[in-house]
Amino acid sequence: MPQKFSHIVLGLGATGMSVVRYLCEQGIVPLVMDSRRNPPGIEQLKNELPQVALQCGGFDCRQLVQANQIIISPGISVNTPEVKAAADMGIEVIGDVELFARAIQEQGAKVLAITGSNGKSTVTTLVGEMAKAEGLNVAVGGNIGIPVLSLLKQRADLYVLELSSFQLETTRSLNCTAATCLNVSEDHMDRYDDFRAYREAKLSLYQQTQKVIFNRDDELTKPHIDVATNSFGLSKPEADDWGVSDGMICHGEDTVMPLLDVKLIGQHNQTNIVAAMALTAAAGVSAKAMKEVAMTFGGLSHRCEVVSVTNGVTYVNDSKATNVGATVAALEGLSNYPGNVILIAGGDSKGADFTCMADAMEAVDYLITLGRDGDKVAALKPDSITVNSMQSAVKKASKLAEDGDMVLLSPACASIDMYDNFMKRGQDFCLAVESLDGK
Ligand code: UMA
Ligand code: ADP
Repeated sequence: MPQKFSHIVLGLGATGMSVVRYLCEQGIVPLVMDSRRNPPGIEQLKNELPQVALQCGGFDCRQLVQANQIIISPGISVNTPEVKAAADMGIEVIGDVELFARAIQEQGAKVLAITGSNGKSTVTTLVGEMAKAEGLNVAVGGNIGIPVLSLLKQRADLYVLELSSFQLETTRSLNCTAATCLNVSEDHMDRYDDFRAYREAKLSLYQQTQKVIFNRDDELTKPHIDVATNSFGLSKPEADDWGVSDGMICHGEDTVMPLLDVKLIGQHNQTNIVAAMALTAAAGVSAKAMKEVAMTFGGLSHRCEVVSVTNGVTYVNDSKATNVGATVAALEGLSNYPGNVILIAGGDSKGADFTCMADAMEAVDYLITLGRDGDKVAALKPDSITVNSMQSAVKKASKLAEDGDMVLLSPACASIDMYDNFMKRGQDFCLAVESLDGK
């Protein structure tokens, strides 16, 4: 008979490690399982917490059904047969964010939470910066890359959390001061039965907040439950809502700042700014602090980032465009671009349907595709060019481009078919662009 463990942690990535550390701090020694033979945290776990047992290469059902609680990482589906079997037997299956939610109930801190298909990291960062500018003791984490449990030791007064649909599936006890779903467009269709299920996972955040901040320009973000709301959008706002009127960002009847003073570029980023303002207002941040950040924050790397102007050609790294909605946002911003636009796209489609990108493709003069599902993107444009590396894509693009043109890497796909993550893909693009110098 195997040894019985009350707590089992599934996954030994960043989340799994943070959960193991947290449980050990509470005096609980869990068992860790990972379906991979060589999960990334092996050495770290051995060195840091040698008392914790690890099973690799699969999930042992006999152990799972004897546990009191299973803490599952977001990269593992709750529908994995072994996990489902344990859940069906009444064993609690939760995520790291649920553990976090339970832990901060005693701290009395405020939480602002951000989900949505695109713009989460940008808005999460903006909200964190605005809160800092106000002088608040703030901690920022979640899907943005810092596991939420690792924030606890900061004992912040305000936690700003970016939450993915995967994390929300295993979270039910957050009590946010305000929370938003920025937008909903197709993503992660390889993990959901259909679009409705994906949207439901996102909107479950609305059941865990005192106030919902929804996007009035995106019907799909509107709550269907009875809850206090404010909205944001790019139209004239009413009452306590946020929006834009006569070129000014407004809060209800009050003007906050001219839109032209916002440093971020692109219409989608204007939406992100008003969303961040609406969220931070709910946590008591002043218009002065919001304005200060809006005027100085230039954006995160790998999101529509101009990385070089080489031989008169502007090279833009939008590697974080890992779904169709993000690439459409980038292309819509370029519909009046005076030069030619050369788009580099493709990668792991995650089961996406690319046909809804067809209209936005009007802005593209040449299409270069790469990666596992590059051919699916290529089908959107006759005469598209297929390559098998980023180096060749950039080289090809540079040959097609003339003075005043733009080369845009905005893949509409995840990177994991060719790279460890979207950052590595963006760096590879930048290296390829650098090597063009003096061509
Ligand atoms: N995996 C296995 N077997 C296992 C455990 C994991 O094959 O037993 C695989 C997963 O399928 C995935 C990879 O390992 O491909 C990493 O999974 P994980 O759950 O261990 O991931 P973490 O390292 O803990 O990182 C997670 C988030 N990753 C995912 O949701 C896939 C990170 O978001 C997040 O920053 C981190 O927790 C801290 O909260 C990344 C992400 O890609 C950036 N998120 C998706 C997105 O933004 O689209 C949702
Ligand atoms: P997320 O964390 O949701 O992936 P990011 O802020 O990292 O969001 O941006 C990811 C991609 O989405 C980038 O390509 C970016 O240009 C694009 N994007 C950012 N904000 C929006 C928005 N509000 N609507 C559509 N696309 C957006």
